[in-house]
Amino acid sequence: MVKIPKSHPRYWSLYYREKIIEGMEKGMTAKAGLIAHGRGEAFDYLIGEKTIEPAERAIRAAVAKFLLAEWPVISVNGNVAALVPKETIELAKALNAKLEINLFYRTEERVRAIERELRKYDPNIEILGINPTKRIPGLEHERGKVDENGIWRADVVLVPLEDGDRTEALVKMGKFVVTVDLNPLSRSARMADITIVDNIVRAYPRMVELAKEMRNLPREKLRKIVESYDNGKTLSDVLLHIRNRLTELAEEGIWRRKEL
Ligand code: PTJ
Repeated sequence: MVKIPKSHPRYWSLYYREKIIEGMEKGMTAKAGLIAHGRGEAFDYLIGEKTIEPAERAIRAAVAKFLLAEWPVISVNGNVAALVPKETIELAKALNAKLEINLFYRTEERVRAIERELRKYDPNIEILGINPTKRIPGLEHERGKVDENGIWRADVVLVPLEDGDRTEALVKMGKFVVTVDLNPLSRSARMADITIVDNIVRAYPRMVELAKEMRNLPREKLRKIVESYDNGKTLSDVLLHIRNRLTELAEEGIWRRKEL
């Protein structure tokens, strides 16, 4: 990994960029994952690189839904394994959810590399998706493979940084789908039941924190949080946040401004 000086004004952005490159070098992250990361970075700039209120609202509803679920599953892909391997395991434990490696560009080598990475943080954790035997209806062979004891059986699934077509196919299967996606306009963002428009490097630690806080809440209270949640409003509020932020920046002026 290239050493980035901590004093660099864009340290964290460069740090995660290096993590994605490292993920590819370890055989986990797809080449297209680098492009997906760049798209995410662009939207993060527009959002302001922080967890905004509509994202916090979506995180809370997602955690409540997971705590109520009967067979909750968290999907892991090549970008997620590069950026938040430790937090993914922490989240699965905090939500009592199963982990499934599930790839858009599936190759057995990438599955094994991701499994290796996750096991560094917990050698004994159950990892599904190694030998998937089921297929999501409507998706061709490699893209549709899912684990019989994972996504196939799940009532609630978290599919972060996901392709829109697969998100839609999961919704059609009757799954309750939660996604994390910095692009509020993406098909995934529009198709999911709960869309967390936030960088996964911020969203996952926050979800772990909230899961620990909320897991002792009465089920009735959790149900109320889910029922009162409106994903359409969340997406509109994100778009309005971006518009208002850009308007303010334009009016204030950004020429030679150090911080945004
Ligand atoms: O590892 P695989 O084979 O499963 O492939 C993973 C990728 C990401 C390549 C695949 O799922 C894909 O092509 O996804 P898309 O359609 O590019 O969608 C990924 C979405 O994630 C985009 O809308 C990005 O804006 C968003 N995104 C990228 N990085 C982040 C992000 N959202 C949140 N946090 C990020 N760090």
